[in-house]
Amino acid sequence: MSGQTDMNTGNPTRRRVFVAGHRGMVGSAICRRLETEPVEIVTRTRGELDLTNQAAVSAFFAAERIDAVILAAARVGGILANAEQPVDFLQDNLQIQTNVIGAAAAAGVPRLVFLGSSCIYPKFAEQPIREDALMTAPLEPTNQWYAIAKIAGVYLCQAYRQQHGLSYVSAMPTNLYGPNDNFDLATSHVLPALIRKFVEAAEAASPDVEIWGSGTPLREFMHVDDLADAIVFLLDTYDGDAPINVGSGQEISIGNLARLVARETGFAGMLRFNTSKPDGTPRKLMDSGHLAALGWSPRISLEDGIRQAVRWYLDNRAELGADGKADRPS
Ligand code: GFB
Repeated sequence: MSGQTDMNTGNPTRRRVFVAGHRGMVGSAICRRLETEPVEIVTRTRGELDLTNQAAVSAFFAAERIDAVILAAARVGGILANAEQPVDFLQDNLQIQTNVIGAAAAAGVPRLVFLGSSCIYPKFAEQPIREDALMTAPLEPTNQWYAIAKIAGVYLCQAYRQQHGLSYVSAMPTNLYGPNDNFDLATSHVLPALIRKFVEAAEAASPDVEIWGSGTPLREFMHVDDLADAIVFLLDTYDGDAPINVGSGQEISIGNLARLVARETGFAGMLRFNTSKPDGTPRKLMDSGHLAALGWSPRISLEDGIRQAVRWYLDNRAELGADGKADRPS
Protein backbone atom coordinates (compact mmCIF):
# COMPACT_ATOMS: atom_id res chain seq x y z
CA MET A 1 0.00 0.00 0.00
CA SER A 2 1.32 3.39 -0.93
CA GLY A 3 2.70 5.70 1.80
CA GLN A 4 2.18 9.44 2.37
CA THR A 5 4.30 12.13 3.97
CA ASP A 6 3.68 14.15 7.12
CA MET A 7 3.37 17.84 6.09
CA ASN A 8 5.34 19.09 9.12
CA THR A 9 8.10 16.53 9.49
CA GLY A 10 8.39 15.12 5.97
CA ASN A 11 8.33 11.63 7.53
CA PRO A 12 6.16 8.96 5.97
CA THR A 13 2.71 8.68 7.60
CA ARG A 14 0.72 5.54 7.51
CA ARG A 15 -2.50 5.45 5.55
CA ARG A 16 -5.44 5.37 7.97
CA VAL A 17 -7.97 2.72 6.96
CA PHE A 18 -11.34 2.70 8.73
CA VAL A 19 -12.77 -0.82 8.88
CA ALA A 20 -16.50 -0.47 9.58
CA GLY A 21 -17.83 -3.64 11.21
CA HIS A 22 -14.51 -4.86 12.61
CA ARG A 23 -16.08 -7.18 15.19
CA GLY A 24 -17.96 -9.19 12.58
CA MET A 25 -16.68 -12.20 10.67
CA VAL A 26 -15.76 -10.16 7.57
CA GLY A 27 -14.46 -7.05 9.32
CA SER A 28 -12.31 -9.03 11.76
CA ALA A 29 -10.77 -11.00 8.88
CA ILE A 30 -10.03 -7.75 7.04
CA CYS A 31 -8.34 -6.36 10.17
CA ARG A 32 -6.19 -9.52 10.50
CA ARG A 33 -5.17 -9.13 6.87
CA LEU A 34 -4.49 -5.37 7.16
CA GLU A 35 -2.22 -6.00 10.16
CA THR A 36 0.36 -7.27 7.67
CA GLU A 37 0.22 -3.97 5.71
CA PRO A 38 1.92 -0.65 6.54
CA VAL A 39 -1.39 1.03 7.43
CA GLU A 40 -3.05 2.29 10.57
CA ILE A 41 -6.30 0.44 11.18
CA VAL A 42 -9.08 2.61 12.62
CA THR A 43 -12.05 0.88 14.29
CA ARG A 44 -15.01 1.81 16.45
CA THR A 45 -17.26 -0.52 18.42
CA ARG A 46 -21.01 -0.04 18.20
CA GLY A 47 -20.93 1.48 21.68
CA GLU A 48 -18.41 4.06 20.48
CA LEU A 49 -20.07 4.80 17.14
CA ASP A 50 -23.56 3.75 16.10
CA LEU A 51 -23.39 3.57 12.30
CA THR A 52 -27.17 3.98 12.03
CA ASN A 53 -26.81 7.44 13.65
CA GLN A 54 -26.17 9.91 10.85
CA ALA A 55 -24.99 12.79 13.06
CA ALA A 56 -22.54 10.55 14.94
CA VAL A 57 -21.10 9.10 11.73
CA SER A 58 -20.67 12.59 10.22
CA ALA A 59 -18.93 13.81 13.40
CA PHE A 60 -16.61 10.79 13.33
CA PHE A 61 -15.48 11.42 9.73
CA ALA A 62 -15.16 15.17 10.32
CA ALA A 63 -12.89 14.57 13.33
CA GLU A 64 -10.72 11.74 11.96
CA ARG A 65 -8.35 11.91 9.01
CA ILE A 66 -9.43 8.75 7.19
CA ASP A 67 -7.69 7.83 3.94
CA ALA A 68 -9.76 4.78 3.03
CA VAL A 69 -12.89 3.01 4.23
CA ILE A 70 -13.73 -0.68 4.02
CA LEU A 71 -17.47 -0.90 4.64
CA ALA A 72 -17.98 -4.36 6.13
CA ALA A 73 -20.65 -3.31 8.63
CA ALA A 74 -24.08 -4.70 7.86
CA ARG A 75 -26.98 -6.57 9.34
CA VAL A 76 -26.46 -10.05 7.92
CA GLY A 77 -28.11 -13.39 8.46
CA GLY A 78 -29.16 -16.66 6.93
CA ILE A 79 -32.18 -17.50 4.86
CA LEU A 80 -34.71 -17.53 7.72
CA ALA A 81 -33.57 -14.33 9.44
CA ASN A 82 -33.67 -12.55 6.09
CA ALA A 83 -37.22 -13.73 5.40
CA GLU A 84 -38.54 -13.02 8.91
CA GLN A 85 -37.01 -9.58 9.60
CA PRO A 86 -37.54 -7.61 6.38
CA VAL A 87 -37.58 -4.20 8.09
CA ASP A 88 -34.31 -4.80 9.93
CA PHE A 89 -32.47 -6.10 6.88
CA LEU A 90 -33.70 -3.31 4.60
CA GLN A 91 -33.64 -0.36 6.98
CA ASP A 92 -30.50 -1.03 9.03
CA ASN A 93 -28.44 -1.69 5.93
CA LEU A 94 -29.75 1.35 4.07
CA GLN A 95 -28.97 3.53 7.08
CA ILE A 96 -25.51 2.14 7.76
CA GLN A 97 -24.31 2.38 4.18
CA THR A 98 -25.91 5.77 3.42
CA ASN A 99 -24.43 7.26 6.60
CA VAL A 100 -20.95 5.84 6.07
CA ILE A 101 -20.67 6.46 2.32
CA GLY A 102 -22.24 9.94 2.55
CA ALA A 103 -20.18 11.09 5.55
CA ALA A 104 -16.95 9.70 4.08
CA ALA A 105 -17.63 11.61 0.86
CA ALA A 106 -18.52 14.82 2.73
CA ALA A 107 -15.24 14.58 4.65
CA GLY A 108 -13.32 14.07 1.41
CA VAL A 109 -12.24 10.47 2.04
CA PRO A 110 -10.80 9.56 -1.35
CA ARG A 111 -11.21 5.77 -1.31
CA LEU A 112 -13.92 3.35 -0.21
CA VAL A 113 -14.67 -0.33 -0.78
CA PHE A 114 -18.30 -1.33 -0.23
CA LEU A 115 -19.22 -4.96 0.32
CA GLY A 116 -22.27 -6.17 -1.58
CA SER A 117 -23.32 -9.82 -1.80
CA SER A 118 -23.95 -12.53 -4.36
CA CYS A 119 -27.61 -12.61 -3.30
CA ILE A 120 -28.25 -9.25 -4.96
CA TYR A 121 -28.29 -10.89 -8.37
CA PRO A 122 -31.55 -12.12 -9.92
CA LYS A 123 -32.92 -15.40 -8.56
CA PHE A 124 -32.65 -17.13 -11.93
CA ALA A 125 -29.54 -15.36 -13.23
CA GLU A 126 -27.57 -17.20 -15.89
CA GLN A 127 -24.80 -19.23 -14.17
CA PRO A 128 -22.03 -18.54 -13.45
CA ILE A 129 -23.33 -15.07 -12.60
CA ARG A 130 -21.55 -12.15 -14.22
CA GLU A 131 -21.54 -8.66 -12.76
CA ASP A 132 -23.70 -7.35 -15.62
CA ALA A 133 -26.59 -9.61 -14.51
CA LEU A 134 -27.35 -7.02 -11.80
CA MET A 135 -30.88 -5.59 -12.10
CA THR A 136 -31.86 -7.71 -15.09
CA ALA A 137 -34.64 -9.82 -13.46
CA PRO A 138 -36.56 -10.31 -10.16
CA LEU A 139 -34.75 -11.16 -6.90
CA GLU A 140 -35.00 -14.21 -4.64
CA PRO A 141 -37.96 -13.42 -2.29
CA THR A 142 -36.30 -14.75 0.90
CA ASN A 143 -33.56 -12.13 0.77
CA GLN A 144 -34.92 -9.37 -1.44
CA TRP A 145 -34.97 -6.85 1.43
CA TYR A 146 -31.27 -7.27 2.12
CA ALA A 147 -30.58 -7.37 -1.61
CA ILE A 148 -32.41 -4.10 -2.31
CA ALA A 149 -30.36 -2.36 0.39
CA LYS A 150 -27.11 -3.75 -0.99
CA ILE A 151 -28.07 -2.81 -4.56
CA ALA A 152 -28.68 0.74 -3.33
CA GLY A 153 -25.18 0.72 -1.79
CA VAL A 154 -23.60 -0.37 -5.07
CA TYR A 155 -25.48 2.37 -6.91
CA LEU A 156 -24.58 4.97 -4.28
CA CYS A 157 -20.88 4.23 -4.85
CA GLN A 158 -21.42 4.55 -8.59
CA ALA A 159 -23.31 7.83 -8.06
CA TYR A 160 -20.45 9.30 -5.99
CA ARG A 161 -18.02 8.24 -8.70
CA GLN A 162 -20.11 9.93 -11.37
CA GLN A 163 -21.14 13.12 -9.58
CA HIS A 164 -18.12 13.75 -7.34
CA GLY A 165 -15.33 11.80 -9.01
CA LEU A 166 -14.67 9.73 -5.89
CA SER A 167 -12.90 6.41 -6.10
CA TYR A 168 -15.61 4.33 -4.41
CA VAL A 169 -15.95 0.71 -5.55
CA SER A 170 -18.04 -2.37 -4.72
CA ALA A 171 -17.05 -6.00 -4.18
CA MET A 172 -19.58 -8.87 -4.32
CA PRO A 173 -18.58 -11.68 -1.98
CA THR A 174 -20.06 -15.14 -2.38
CA ASN A 175 -21.33 -17.15 0.65
CA LEU A 176 -18.66 -16.80 3.34
CA TYR A 177 -17.62 -18.75 6.43
CA GLY A 178 -14.77 -18.71 8.95
CA PRO A 179 -13.70 -17.42 12.39
CA ASN A 180 -16.19 -15.21 14.27
CA ASP A 181 -19.14 -16.59 12.33
CA ASN A 182 -22.63 -16.52 13.85
CA PHE A 183 -23.60 -19.95 15.25
CA ASP A 184 -27.11 -18.97 16.39
CA LEU A 185 -29.28 -21.56 14.62
CA ALA A 186 -32.18 -19.12 14.19
CA THR A 187 -30.20 -16.46 12.34
CA SER A 188 -27.01 -18.07 11.01
CA HIS A 189 -25.98 -19.07 7.52
CA VAL A 190 -25.92 -22.72 6.57
CA LEU A 191 -22.28 -23.63 7.22
CA PRO A 192 -21.99 -22.47 10.84
CA ALA A 193 -25.44 -24.01 11.48
CA LEU A 194 -24.29 -27.37 10.12
CA ILE A 195 -21.03 -27.27 12.09
CA ARG A 196 -22.90 -26.63 15.34
CA LYS A 197 -25.66 -29.16 14.63
CA PHE A 198 -23.25 -31.96 13.69
CA VAL A 199 -20.82 -31.31 16.56
CA GLU A 200 -23.70 -31.39 19.06
CA ALA A 201 -25.31 -34.43 17.42
CA ALA A 202 -22.01 -36.34 17.42
CA GLU A 203 -21.51 -35.57 21.11
CA ALA A 204 -25.08 -36.59 21.97
CA ALA A 205 -24.91 -39.67 19.68
CA SER A 206 -28.14 -38.45 18.05
CA PRO A 207 -29.58 -40.71 15.34
CA ASP A 208 -30.14 -37.85 12.86
CA VAL A 209 -29.61 -34.17 12.07
CA GLU A 210 -32.19 -31.86 10.53
CA ILE A 211 -31.12 -30.10 7.32
CA TRP A 212 -33.37 -27.30 6.10
CA GLY A 213 -34.88 -27.62 2.64
CA SER A 214 -34.33 -30.34 0.06
CA GLY A 215 -30.53 -30.42 0.11
CA THR A 216 -30.45 -29.78 -3.64
CA PRO A 217 -29.64 -26.02 -3.73
CA LEU A 218 -26.13 -25.28 -4.91
CA ARG A 219 -23.96 -22.72 -3.15
CA GLU A 220 -20.45 -21.41 -3.64
CA PHE A 221 -18.42 -21.03 -0.45
CA MET A 222 -15.34 -18.97 0.31
CA HIS A 223 -13.24 -18.81 3.47
CA VAL A 224 -13.36 -15.28 4.92
CA ASP A 225 -9.55 -15.06 5.00
CA ASP A 226 -9.53 -15.40 1.20
CA LEU A 227 -12.23 -12.72 0.98
CA ALA A 228 -10.17 -10.39 3.20
CA ASP A 229 -7.14 -10.87 0.99
CA ALA A 230 -9.23 -10.07 -2.09
CA ILE A 231 -10.65 -6.91 -0.50
CA VAL A 232 -7.19 -5.58 0.37
CA PHE A 233 -6.09 -6.44 -3.17
CA LEU A 234 -9.05 -4.51 -4.62
CA LEU A 235 -8.41 -1.57 -2.29
CA ASP A 236 -4.97 -1.28 -3.82
CA THR A 237 -5.70 -2.09 -7.44
CA TYR A 238 -9.31 -1.63 -8.54
CA ASP A 239 -10.98 1.62 -9.53
CA GLY A 240 -13.97 0.96 -11.78
CA ASP A 241 -17.73 1.52 -11.88
CA ALA A 242 -18.67 -2.13 -12.10
CA PRO A 243 -18.91 -4.22 -8.94
CA ILE A 244 -16.36 -7.05 -8.81
CA ASN A 245 -17.44 -10.60 -7.96
CA VAL A 246 -15.32 -12.30 -5.31
CA GLY A 247 -15.96 -16.03 -5.49
CA SER A 248 -14.04 -19.24 -4.96
CA GLY A 249 -15.50 -21.29 -7.81
CA GLN A 250 -16.05 -24.05 -5.19
CA GLU A 251 -19.67 -25.06 -5.60
CA ILE A 252 -21.43 -27.81 -3.65
CA SER A 253 -25.00 -28.92 -2.97
CA ILE A 254 -26.33 -28.38 0.56
CA GLY A 255 -26.76 -32.17 0.91
CA ASN A 256 -23.12 -32.81 0.04
CA LEU A 257 -22.00 -29.92 2.23
CA ALA A 258 -23.83 -31.60 5.12
CA ARG A 259 -22.05 -34.88 4.35
CA LEU A 260 -18.69 -33.09 4.37
CA VAL A 261 -19.39 -31.46 7.72
CA ALA A 262 -20.69 -34.76 9.11
CA ARG A 263 -17.39 -36.42 8.16
CA GLU A 264 -15.30 -33.61 9.68
CA THR A 265 -17.23 -33.72 12.96
CA GLY A 266 -17.38 -37.50 13.26
CA PHE A 267 -21.18 -37.69 13.00
CA ALA A 268 -22.28 -41.10 11.72
CA GLY A 269 -26.09 -40.80 11.79
CA MET A 270 -28.69 -39.87 9.17
CA LEU A 271 -29.53 -36.60 7.44
CA ARG A 272 -33.20 -35.58 7.76
CA PHE A 273 -34.24 -33.04 5.12
CA ASN A 274 -37.03 -30.72 6.32
CA THR A 275 -38.71 -29.45 3.18
CA SER A 276 -41.04 -27.17 5.16
CA LYS A 277 -38.00 -24.85 5.42
CA PRO A 278 -37.10 -22.75 2.35
CA ASP A 279 -34.49 -23.74 -0.23
CA GLY A 280 -33.95 -20.19 -1.42
CA THR A 281 -32.32 -19.62 -4.74
CA PRO A 282 -31.55 -22.90 -6.56
CA ARG A 283 -28.02 -21.96 -7.59
CA LYS A 284 -25.70 -19.03 -6.87
CA LEU A 285 -22.33 -19.51 -8.52
CA MET A 286 -20.52 -16.34 -9.49
CA ASP A 287 -18.26 -15.71 -12.44
CA SER A 288 -15.15 -14.23 -10.80
CA GLY A 289 -13.28 -13.89 -14.08
CA HIS A 290 -12.79 -10.14 -13.72
CA LEU A 291 -11.05 -10.56 -10.38
CA ALA A 292 -8.88 -13.34 -11.80
CA ALA A 293 -7.97 -11.10 -14.75
CA LEU A 294 -6.86 -8.41 -12.28
CA GLY A 295 -4.44 -11.00 -10.85
CA TRP A 296 -6.09 -12.39 -7.70
CA SER A 297 -7.11 -15.98 -6.90
CA PRO A 298 -8.27 -17.75 -3.72
CA ARG A 299 -6.05 -20.18 -1.79
CA ILE A 300 -8.18 -22.04 0.77
CA SER A 301 -9.96 -25.22 -0.37
CA LEU A 302 -13.44 -25.96 0.97
CA GLU A 303 -12.20 -29.12 2.72
CA ASP A 304 -9.35 -27.28 4.49
CA GLY A 305 -11.59 -24.32 5.26
CA ILE A 306 -14.29 -26.49 6.82
CA ARG A 307 -11.69 -28.35 8.87
CA GLN A 308 -10.41 -24.99 10.18
CA ALA A 309 -13.93 -23.72 10.83
CA VAL A 310 -14.86 -26.85 12.82
CA ARG A 311 -11.66 -26.46 14.86
CA TRP A 312 -12.43 -22.75 15.45
CA TYR A 313 -15.92 -23.62 16.69
CA LEU A 314 -14.62 -26.31 19.05
CA ASP A 315 -11.93 -23.99 20.41
CA ASN A 316 -14.21 -20.96 20.82
CA ARG A 317 -17.72 -22.21 21.55
CA ALA A 318 -17.26 -21.78 25.30
CA GLU A 319 -16.87 -18.05 24.73
CA LEU A 320 -19.95 -17.81 22.49
CA GLY A 321 -23.25 -17.03 24.17
CA ALA A 322 -25.82 -19.78 24.67
CA ASP A 323 -27.33 -18.73 21.34
CA GLY A 324 -24.00 -19.29 19.56
CA LYS A 325 -23.34 -15.62 18.95
CA ALA A 326 -20.14 -13.95 20.03
CA ASP A 327 -20.89 -11.51 22.84
CA ARG A 328 -19.71 -8.43 21.04
CA PRO A 329 -21.28 -5.02 21.33
CA SER A 330 -20.66 -4.04 17.73
O1 GFB B 1 -26.75 -19.93 4.12
P1 GFB B 1 -28.22 -19.75 3.95
O2 GFB B 1 -28.98 -19.43 5.18
O3 GFB B 1 -28.51 -18.59 2.92
O4 GFB B 1 -28.85 -21.09 3.35
P2 GFB B 1 -28.68 -18.40 1.32
C1 GFB B 1 -28.32 -21.76 2.26
C2 GFB B 1 -29.08 -23.05 2.01
O5 GFB B 1 -28.81 -23.97 3.08
C3 GFB B 1 -30.60 -22.91 1.93
C4 GFB B 1 -30.03 -24.55 3.53
O6 GFB B 1 -31.10 -23.77 0.91
C5 GFB B 1 -31.04 -23.43 3.32
O7 GFB B 1 -32.37 -23.93 3.33
N1 GFB B 1 -29.89 -25.00 4.93
C6 GFB B 1 -29.91 -26.30 5.33
C7 GFB B 1 -29.74 -24.24 6.01
N2 GFB B 1 -29.82 -26.38 6.66
C8 GFB B 1 -29.70 -25.10 7.13
C9 GFB B 1 -29.57 -24.54 8.44
O8 GFB B 1 -29.55 -25.22 9.45
N3 GFB B 1 -29.44 -23.18 8.50
C10 GFB B 1 -29.45 -22.38 7.38
N4 GFB B 1 -29.31 -21.04 7.53
N5 GFB B 1 -29.62 -22.89 6.13
C11 GFB B 1 -28.30 -15.99 2.08
C12 GFB B 1 -29.07 -14.71 2.12
O9 GFB B 1 -28.99 -16.86 1.29
O10 GFB B 1 -27.03 -15.82 1.53
C13 GFB B 1 -28.31 -13.63 2.71
O11 GFB B 1 -30.28 -14.93 2.83
C14 GFB B 1 -26.85 -13.59 2.29
O12 GFB B 1 -28.94 -12.44 2.36
C15 GFB B 1 -26.22 -14.95 2.23
O13 GFB B 1 -26.74 -12.99 1.06
C16 GFB B 1 -24.84 -14.94 1.60
O14 GFB B 1 -27.43 -18.71 0.60
O15 GFB B 1 -29.89 -19.08 0.83
